[in-house]
Amino acid sequence: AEDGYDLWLRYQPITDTEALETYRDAISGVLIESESPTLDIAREEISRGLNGLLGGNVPMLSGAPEDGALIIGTPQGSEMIAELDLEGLDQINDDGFVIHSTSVRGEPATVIAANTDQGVLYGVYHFLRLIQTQQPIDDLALVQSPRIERRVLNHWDNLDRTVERGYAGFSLWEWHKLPDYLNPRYIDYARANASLGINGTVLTNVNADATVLMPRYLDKVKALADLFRPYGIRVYLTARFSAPMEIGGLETADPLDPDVRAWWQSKVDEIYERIPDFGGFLVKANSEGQPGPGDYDRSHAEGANMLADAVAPHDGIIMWRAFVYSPVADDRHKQAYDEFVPLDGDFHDNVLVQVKNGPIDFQPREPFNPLFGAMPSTSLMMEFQITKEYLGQGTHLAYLAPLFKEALDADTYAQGEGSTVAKVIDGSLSGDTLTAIAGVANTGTDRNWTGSHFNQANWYAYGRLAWNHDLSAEAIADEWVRMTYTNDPDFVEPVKAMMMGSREAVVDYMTPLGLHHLMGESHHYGPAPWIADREREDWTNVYYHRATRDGVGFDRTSEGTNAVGQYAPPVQEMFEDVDRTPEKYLLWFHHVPWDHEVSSGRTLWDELVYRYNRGVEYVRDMRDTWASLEGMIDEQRYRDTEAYLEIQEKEAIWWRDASLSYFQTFSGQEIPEEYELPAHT
Ligand code: GCW
Repeated sequence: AEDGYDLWLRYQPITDTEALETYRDAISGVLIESESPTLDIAREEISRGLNGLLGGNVPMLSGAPEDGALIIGTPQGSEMIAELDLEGLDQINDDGFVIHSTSVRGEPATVIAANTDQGVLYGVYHFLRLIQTQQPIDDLALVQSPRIERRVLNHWDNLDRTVERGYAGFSLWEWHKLPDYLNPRYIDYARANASLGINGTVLTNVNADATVLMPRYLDKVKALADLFRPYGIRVYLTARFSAPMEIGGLETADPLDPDVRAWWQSKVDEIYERIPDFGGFLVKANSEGQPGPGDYDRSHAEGANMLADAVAPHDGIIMWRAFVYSPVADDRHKQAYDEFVPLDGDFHDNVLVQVKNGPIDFQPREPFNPLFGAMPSTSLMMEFQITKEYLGQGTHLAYLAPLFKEALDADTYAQGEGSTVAKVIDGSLSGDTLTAIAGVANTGTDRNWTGSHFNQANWYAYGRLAWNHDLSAEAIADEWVRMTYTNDPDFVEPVKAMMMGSREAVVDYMTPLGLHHLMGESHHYGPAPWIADREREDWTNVYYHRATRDGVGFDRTSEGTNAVGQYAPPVQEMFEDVDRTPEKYLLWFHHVPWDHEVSSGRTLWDELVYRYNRGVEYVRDMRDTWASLEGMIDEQRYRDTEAYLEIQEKEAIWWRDASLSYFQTFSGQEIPEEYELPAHT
């Protein structure tokens, strides 16, 4: 049965007979001249892929090329490829590849080549993707390199196999059976990531204690690292700042203390003895109760640099998170910037500061984090959340590529117009060479990996954008639908359309017009704009919406907390001005009267009602669309999504009704007649 386990690597036989014939004619066999662990994977994958897609009988060739051979390798490993002097090979980086339709020793051939075996593997996955999505392959001249060097998943996985903010079962890592038993699923995890170009994985939660750094756990980590290595995936771990005390018996974790430094140095050496290509550490420090350098009056830079010095001799890196906030700040939006910008230039070269896309916390919509562009002498990396903590979690259909793109394409104006966030993180704005991007993984032990079939698209989209942030959300959806379901345009087009608007629908029925952080306490699932009276004001929800009889929204202009002052002047001026602030951020930056007129001509209140309803309507439309596709795909995956969409509609209504009823107690206004009334009125 189709249960989603194969993700986008299904390799089902092509059903369009004409297309099938064309591909069969074009590929007579596969020629890979040399061997290595990574090339062996390439060989296995191409044969599995082609035999699946083309219905078998794609021979592995050896010796001379024949008409229609697919020749795969590096100039170093293949004489045939070396002879060709292929265009583009000198332009690509270590992970890049070229694919050319050409002729080899007089025979028409397709060549997938790279400068490293890893690049070859990426090229193989790309070539398979072309066939999976039924693109022509007869006239190829492709030259590709990833734009960002480290393309990482962050697993918020605990050693007891629970997953923080995980909605897809338990952690994939079977710590109690490692290192002796290696679940075959680890390989499928590696294949899925390699197929997208993801080349790093942080195995443990940023909130984890120091246990994973103990020798018996490092043996387990080594087993995973050994498995992932030929797929080009490096392993990283989270480092709890207090580890020297927790497991090292020291009395302090002060980063300037010589014993502390020595402890980390020997811990790091211990890791690299087992895992010579260990990537480095991800650290959450002085955030939400985690220990950190601040406990000793040391700065984030002093903390990060201490660890950076320990991993530097091994070429390791430190990813130091900028997600910090405390109850004393007048505006949580401002805090990371306030703490980190003064440290610009203080971080050692092998440190990246890992910044969430927005200034609060993975909301359905946030303006871009003002740190981007504001630390020109520091390597900044992006942290996206693939798991949908605040966007309906396991069940709601929300395709996140539009959210990722919105953040990447945002213009910081840091160095004039066109200084996009993407250019900050890919290094092109400042000439940075250490570049990285992280996505908080949505994987788990569910058969379909991600809790819902459509959540797979978010893993896919993250990987594709990490490779090339210029891809459009729509192009990625197109690939994903074709690879995951079918190439039938009668399915592809409506499903793509449905996906493209799905995140906006969540914004509409949860937090339209710049509202944010109105989700239920701790679990962050359903609506709870009324949460007040918690031990910390920044843990309440009234803090974020500030609804009163006069209006709603958080005044972050110069009259308010002046968070707008953290953006470069053109952006600042735009957010400062209520009429120029894009409506999608209106209540993020402004406290606005209920009768304020918005661009539609409606009052703010009527617009809120309109948008909450529009969100619900969108989900209904998705249900109709999906129902119209019954029979076009396998039964199980059809039914799963059908049921989830039903849940989503119910919960969109819940969100709308709860939110409007609550805000109505401030606005005192009626729900306009054309809309449904909340159920209880
Ligand atoms: O998104 C919030 C989550 C916490 C998380 C924290 C963080 C891992 O609610 O579960 O902790 O942010 O990013 O550190």
